[in-house]
Amino acid sequence: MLSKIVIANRGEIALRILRACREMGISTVAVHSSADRDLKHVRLADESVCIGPPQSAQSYLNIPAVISAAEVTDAVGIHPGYGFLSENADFAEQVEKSGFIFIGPSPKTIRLMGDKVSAIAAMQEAGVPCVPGSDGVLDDNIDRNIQLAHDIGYPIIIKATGGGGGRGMRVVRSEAALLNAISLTRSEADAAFGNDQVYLEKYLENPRHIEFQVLADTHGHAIHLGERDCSMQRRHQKMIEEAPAPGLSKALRNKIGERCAQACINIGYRGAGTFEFLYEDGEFYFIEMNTRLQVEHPVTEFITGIDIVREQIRIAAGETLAYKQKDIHIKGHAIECRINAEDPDSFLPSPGVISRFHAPGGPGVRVDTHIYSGYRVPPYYDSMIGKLITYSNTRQSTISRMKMALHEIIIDGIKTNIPLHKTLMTDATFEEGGSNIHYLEKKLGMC
Ligand code: MV4
Repeated sequence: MLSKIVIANRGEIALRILRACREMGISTVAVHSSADRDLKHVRLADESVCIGPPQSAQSYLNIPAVISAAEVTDAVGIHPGYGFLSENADFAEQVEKSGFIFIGPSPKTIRLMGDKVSAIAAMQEAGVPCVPGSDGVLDDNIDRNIQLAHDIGYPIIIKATGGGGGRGMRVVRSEAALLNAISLTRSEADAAFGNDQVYLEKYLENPRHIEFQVLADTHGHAIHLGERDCSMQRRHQKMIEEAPAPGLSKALRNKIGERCAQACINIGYRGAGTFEFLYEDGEFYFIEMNTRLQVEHPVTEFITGIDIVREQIRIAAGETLAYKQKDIHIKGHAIECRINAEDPDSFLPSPGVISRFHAPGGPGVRVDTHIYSGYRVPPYYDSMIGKLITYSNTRQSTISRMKMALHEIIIDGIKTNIPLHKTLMTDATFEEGGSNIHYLEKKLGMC
């Protein structure tokens, strides 16, 4: 097993990784910015290294600083968490070239999946269903592009090959708007990603966002851990996630999950990964793959009983997957509410000192957070300060537990989105289950 791991992240996920390491008998190195000396995992880590000033660009995104920290502490592996350097192929490459283990897929795989057109091509090859589209990047042939969009049928969506996660896309509803939209998306993509390549897809009007969790080892094994429904989002920020997806049949889950696992084997995938799909009228359409641990991984851990972070570390150490597909049984229902330090009405960040914190508890309640009474939420980073996850045998009783946990939790001194979660837990459409990606924004627009 790896003897020492650098945790190249902050906040709740750094603490989550630290706990997995401690359980496995692995020493930990926390790397942190000068604004993050008081983070809970920094206090708990075996060693800590300050890698720069508060701004992420000079600390958590500073590749030489992170690698130097691994060197001076004699670490073996680096866990990137989510966000920051987690999907940066150049970072993964430099980590490996410096002689450390990157806890994630190979730089080549990260690069392949980061290029959305090559990711889609790889998935089509593996039999993963994709959105009807251009099957490649668009060229500058005006007549061909008009014909292509016409054949796909309006509305269509133009996406940047280097984009993803909602960045660099534009919906086009008529031929009259097509060419201008292609040029605009191209120049925006060039400015944002240094890559002006774009592609076309049929635009799905009211899909759900359902994603499959996979694990793959370096010995040719891959399994899926079922899906999560992440449709409850605002401006591409997920707010509530749940597993399994309400109303999805076991047969369809297994069919899509097995295709994802097969795709992992085809591309030589390693570690934990997520296949993002749009789901509409009973059909799945692959849109992109995330090559990192995700924020919402705990809902999958609850319904499968598998420790995903532990598996990531085992895989990175070269061990064989501890589970075969037949060992994976989806049981019960889990829901996660992301707790943000923000104004629940304006959504503006609300950093500051947490004067009082009391965590909820009881059966089927998990709290993943780094906050404590007296902790100061710095203004420099993402506003998510924790996650409240509940589990029970049915969706309804999982919602009951979430209502109870939201009632019990106390976070004083800063504003949080807890009031909004309380509202959503009693929302008739949420209680019914299966709402689409536009539901939350529509609801918020009304109240
Ligand atoms: C789409 C789509 C509809 N049709 N692609 C947004 C984030 C990026 N991962 C892909 N996104 C979308 N792609 C086609 N062909 C609608 C979205 C989309 C969306 C997807 C998932 C979750 C939230 C979303 C919010 C708006 C649009």
